[in-house]
Amino acid sequence: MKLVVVGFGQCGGRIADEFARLNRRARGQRGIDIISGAFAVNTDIADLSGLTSIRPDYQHRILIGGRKTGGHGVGKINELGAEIAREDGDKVIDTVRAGKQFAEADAFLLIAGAAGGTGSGAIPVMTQYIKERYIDKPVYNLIVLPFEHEETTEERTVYNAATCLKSSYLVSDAVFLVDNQRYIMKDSPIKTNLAKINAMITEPFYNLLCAGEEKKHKYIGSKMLDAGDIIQTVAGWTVIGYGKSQIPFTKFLFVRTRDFRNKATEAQKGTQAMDSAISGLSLKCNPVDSKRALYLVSAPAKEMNMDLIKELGTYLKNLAPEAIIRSGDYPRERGSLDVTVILSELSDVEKVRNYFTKTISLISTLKKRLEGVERESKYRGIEVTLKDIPSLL
Ligand SMILES: Nc1nc2c(ncn2[C@@H]2O[C@H](COP(=O)(O)OP(=O)(O)OP(=O)(O)O)[C@@H](O)[C@H]2O)c(=O)[nH]1
Ligand SMILES: [Mg+2]
Repeated sequence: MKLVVVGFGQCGGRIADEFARLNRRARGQRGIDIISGAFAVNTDIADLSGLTSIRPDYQHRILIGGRKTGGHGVGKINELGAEIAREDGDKVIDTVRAGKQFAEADAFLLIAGAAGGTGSGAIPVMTQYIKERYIDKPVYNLIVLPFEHEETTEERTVYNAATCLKSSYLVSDAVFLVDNQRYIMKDSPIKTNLAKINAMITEPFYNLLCAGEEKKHKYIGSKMLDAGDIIQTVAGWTVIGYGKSQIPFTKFLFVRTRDFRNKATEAQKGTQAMDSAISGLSLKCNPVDSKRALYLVSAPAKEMNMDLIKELGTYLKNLAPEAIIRSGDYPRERGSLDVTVILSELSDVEKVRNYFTKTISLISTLKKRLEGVERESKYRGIEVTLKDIPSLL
């Protein structure tokens, strides 16, 4: 699958930059392209200058709102980010469309941090514009949720997150949710090393995007997972994860036997990789809430067989019994056994729901203060709370 990647604001721009690096790796290691254009859009000149892999010309690093902000960002006011996107949206679309490989793209991936101003405000507006113009390509959002400490220190954090998430959910084909806080816990010595976190955020997309682009016979699985499978799976609230098996390879070097012990270890390797993919999902959620899912197994061809794929299918079905599950295998020459998992069309995501309820109570507190009016509040699922979140559209 090939994506046109557009990052908004500092967070979005840096992650788009990371996707540009991922494409360079795919070219170098595998001779294929997975990104058909990487762009960064910002109100801040300095942030655009700090990128390294997105081409440094104005056709790839796009400054918007220059007149309004003087090139210095919108200072966390996401309504201003949305307004600027409405004004300069055509310029962004024309620039992206002029990219050489634009026609080859299967889908758009727009990226932003939910808690900032530029990215948070621009992503839903630009998603809506692109959807109106390109009905044949899905438009996905990848939205980064803030670190916990930002919620306590920055007043706008929760409000920005709630309005960005609601608006993006309404217009995009799917919202990939990524929780910054998860990556601190995952690899504690790095603390808040954003470059490292960004690499961890993009890593699960590598095999997933490469699998369907392979041309060489030996890398094409018995069940190839291509753009069609991904498009059929990805909808609404979505999370992604990636895990490796820790069981050493040497055990498997010469095993083409029918020994039941080898087979058992193979399955164990698979479930271990899937377990680590699920526990490393980009946002904590309950797999039971997922209505669509997919998994991709990447491993040396001799490590893989249909039994393993089937067994992993059963394993995931137990975790997500209501989900329609798609799957694929991706034979590699060397390396470990890796599993990529997507859980999609989630009916509930606690963290998102909490942003909505907190914002609703914030708004109602403000209202009460203004009007002295008592308002009852009782909220349950995301859908119930969604309607009360102000929209940026
Ligand atoms: N994972 C990750 N998160 C980031 C990065 N940069 C910023 N963030 C997060 O993004 C949020 C802030 O958004 P920014 O992208 O800095 O804001 P912006 O869109 O540039 O908007 P303004 O600066 O207000 O104009 C915070 O929650 C940060 O933790 C990054 O490189 N990686
Ligand atoms: Mg900024």
